[in-house]
Amino acid sequence: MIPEPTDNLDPDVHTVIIELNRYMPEELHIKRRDSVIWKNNDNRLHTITWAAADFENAEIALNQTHEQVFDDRGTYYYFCNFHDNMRGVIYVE
Ligand SMILES: [Cu+2]
Repeated sequence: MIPEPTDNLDPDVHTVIIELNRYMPEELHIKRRDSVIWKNNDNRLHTITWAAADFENAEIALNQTHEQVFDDRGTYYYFCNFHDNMRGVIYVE
């Protein structure tokens, strides 16, 4: 397959740490085809629950991770099912 000129041929992996009931960072700007790995440093369950995107939701326990690849541009809001104040957003450019 011939890549489009706009394709990201060198995707990056970004990390969001979950600690003290927060996603850090809460906002992340990435490029298409980049991926994000969430790692839970809290000794309690958190979730990655997508507000609108058709991605798989995940529960993450202490020291566990969850990865998502972003193929399409857009703004992707997510939150934690268990903690109202936990909200994050991924901007894919
Ligand atoms: Cu949580």
